[in-house]
Amino acid sequence: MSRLIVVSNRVNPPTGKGDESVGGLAMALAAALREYSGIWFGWSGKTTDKFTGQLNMQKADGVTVATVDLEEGDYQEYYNGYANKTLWPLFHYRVDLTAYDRSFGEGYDRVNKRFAETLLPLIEPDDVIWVHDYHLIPMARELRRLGVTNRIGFFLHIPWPAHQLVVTLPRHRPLVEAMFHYDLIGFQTEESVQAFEGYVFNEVGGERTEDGRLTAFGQTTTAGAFPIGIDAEDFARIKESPRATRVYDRLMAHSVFRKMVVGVDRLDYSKGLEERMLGYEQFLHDNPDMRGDVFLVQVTPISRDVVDSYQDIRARLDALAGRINGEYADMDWQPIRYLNRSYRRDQLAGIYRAARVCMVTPLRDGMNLVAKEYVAAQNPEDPGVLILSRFAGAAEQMGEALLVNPFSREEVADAIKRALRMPLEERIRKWRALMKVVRDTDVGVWRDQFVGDLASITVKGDGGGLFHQDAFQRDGQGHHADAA
Ligand code: ADQ
Repeated sequence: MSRLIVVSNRVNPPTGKGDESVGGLAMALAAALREYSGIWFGWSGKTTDKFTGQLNMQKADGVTVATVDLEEGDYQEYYNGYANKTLWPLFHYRVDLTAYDRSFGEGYDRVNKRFAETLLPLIEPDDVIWVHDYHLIPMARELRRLGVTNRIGFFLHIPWPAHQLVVTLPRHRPLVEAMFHYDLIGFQTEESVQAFEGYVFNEVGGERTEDGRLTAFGQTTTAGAFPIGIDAEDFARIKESPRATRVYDRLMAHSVFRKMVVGVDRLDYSKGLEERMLGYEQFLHDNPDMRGDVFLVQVTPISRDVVDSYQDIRARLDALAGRINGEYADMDWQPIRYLNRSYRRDQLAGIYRAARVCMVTPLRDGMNLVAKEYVAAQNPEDPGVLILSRFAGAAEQMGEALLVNPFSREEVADAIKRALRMPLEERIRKWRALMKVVRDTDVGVWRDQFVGDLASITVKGDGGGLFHQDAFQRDGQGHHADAA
């Protein structure tokens, strides 16, 4: 029997009560682990003076979690440094914000090594290991160095950038080489798969094997697109909850003659918040007759503000919202309500449902789960309209949204106007197509496809036999997505 070991930087399982505001990644991983019995391993979020490698094991909502504390220097170089100041901006195409300090890269490798050494005693021979996101790219290499021969898969939640951007990293080659220690590499989109292959073929002379795998650095791996989704069933449940209804009723009472446009994002430069506000300002400027009929609610809790670029963007957004309100507000109308707080998931469902239009306009995004949550929260008889950036991974699947170039104010302004004027029939037609995507590619499908593909890859030492997903140890409560 096999267990699934999930490894991610932070380990924060939801309580299961629907009241948390944890991000999409945590929700998805908790869902994966409830299905397959196993362990969720990662950083505790705490720092100590000296790294001890002491494991802390707990059981939370049916999930076994194992965490380890990091040293303050690790936190600065690995988390604040290489992960958040190097890889995050670069992979979101912000070379201008990318820090290339050598010490960050050293801290990154050190922490990945420490994670591997700490996890090692927990690994059993049949376990399948699934590593998540840009913080942990070298994790498989470190595990292999320690002699681990288990199947190891990797999923990148953010975009894989174009070849020309990757090569701005001083140590791009060892980073990509490290990826070849995985048996399966999952990306959000076909575009990312192609960008990765572009690097492998053009930068290091890698090749595609006859059976579609990739070889380079004397190793072979498999790469594919596995678009992540939301827990559509759970979302359908919480959108009917009393709390969601209460928030919806409150907002509707305040918008009797007005339509609400909503944006829900973490405060991050990749989310295109300034460009969105400028596009909305352009709409107000171009359409004086529609001004008093609409208001924008932008929900943006503060995050990662220890990094300078987050403080800058925060100040710029405050100023921008203030300027637009100052210029256009009237006695009984304020064009932008900018809310710097986080909401429970059930409250968010009510907010989404009350909004006639949702603006998801990142400059780059791996997927963007807000787009999917908004669609899932709509009233099927009177659904709202999704405006979606063509640079969000979600655009590859959600072509029925109003796709925009978020850099173009005019295009964003035109899309807002079109969305507000869209006839009911067209809204329903578009919503049905989008809802089908949200349902057909939900988080259960994502998880089962990735784990199924990883489990069925034939690896060295396997005796050539196939290893089936059904060999996974179940916890008795789980269910297959196709049986749900
Ligand atoms: P994120 O960049 O965090 O995730 P996203 O996919 O939009 O982006 O997920 C954000 C989650 O946080 C959503 O579930 C949303 O509801 C929640 N959230 C946002 N604002 C909130 C608020 N004000 N209050 C409460 N909750 C809020 C990374 C990648 C994405 C990828 C996901 C999953 O950057 O591209 O889609 O991982 O792979």
